[in-house]
Amino acid sequence: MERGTNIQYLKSVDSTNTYAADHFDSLNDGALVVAETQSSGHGRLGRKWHSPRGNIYASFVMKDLFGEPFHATMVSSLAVLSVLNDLVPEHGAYIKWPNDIFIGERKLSGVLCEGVIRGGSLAGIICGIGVNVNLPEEELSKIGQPATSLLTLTKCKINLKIFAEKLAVYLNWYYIIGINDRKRLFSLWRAENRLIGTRVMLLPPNGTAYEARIRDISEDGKLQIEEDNGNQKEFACGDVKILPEQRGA
Ligand code: BT5
Repeated sequence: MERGTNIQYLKSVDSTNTYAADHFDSLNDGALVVAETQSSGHGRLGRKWHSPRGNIYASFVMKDLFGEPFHATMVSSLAVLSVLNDLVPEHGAYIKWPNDIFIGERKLSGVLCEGVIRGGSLAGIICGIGVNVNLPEEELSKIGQPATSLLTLTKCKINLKIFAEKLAVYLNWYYIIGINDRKRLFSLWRAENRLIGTRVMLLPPNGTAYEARIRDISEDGKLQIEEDNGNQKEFACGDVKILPEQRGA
C-alpha cells in the first residue's frame, strides 16, 4: 500500500479527530486532516482542548495496525518532537508521559489517539495532535495548567502550512519506522522521555495521587514504578506531575 503525505485543510470543525473518524473510509492511510479552529476540541477523559485560531489542530490516519495502540502515540509524539527540534532546537522540547510535549515546565502540545471500529473490530487509529504555535499570552492564561506556545518562546509567528507539511512528513516517517521495526520506534520514543529515574506524582483517573519513582517504561508504553515501600508495579493510565526539583535528571 502506498502512503502519501496528503493533507486536507479545513476551516472550522468540531474536532479533527471526530471529522477524521467520520471520514475514515474515504481518507487515505497516512492522510492528515488539519483545521484552523475547533469548536469541541477534546483531550483524554472528556477534557477540553483550547482551540482558537493560530495553532495546529491535526488528525493523522493510521490504517495499518502495526502494534499496541500506544505505538500510535509514540509515532505522533516523535513526529511533533522532530518538527520542534528542527524549528526551535534551543528550547529543548521533550516528551512527558503519556501524551504531552513539554518545554520547561509548560505544556506545548498534546496527542490523543482514538480507535476506529468497523464491523466490531479495530480498523484503524486516528492520532489527534494539538500544538500551540502562534497562540498569544492572553489565550494561554485560559488553559487550566501551565502552557506555552512557540510565539511566546520565540516572539516569531510561524507559517502554519509549513508546520503542517513538516508534521505530515515526520508522521509518515515514524509510521513507516513503526511498521517496519517496532523495537526501534520504542527505543527512539523511550530516549525522549526525561522522567525515567525520577520521582513524580502519579494521578490515577479515579484514585488518590501518590509519589513514586519511575524505573522505566515498558515496550507497550506502561510506566514501571517503584513506590516508597519498595513495591514495584505498572502504571498504565493517568497523569504524571513533575515534582519541581526532579525534572531534567
Ligand atoms: C491531550 O489531552 O493533551 C490531548 C489533546 C489532543 C488535542 C488534539 S487537537 C486535534 C485533535 N482533535 C481533538 O479534538 N483533539 C486532538 P489531555 O492529556 O487529557 O490534556 C488535556 C488538558 O490539557 C486540559 O485539561 C488542559 O489542562 C490542557 N490544555 C487544554 N488545551 C490546551 C492547549 N491548547 N495547550 C496546552 N494545554 C492545553
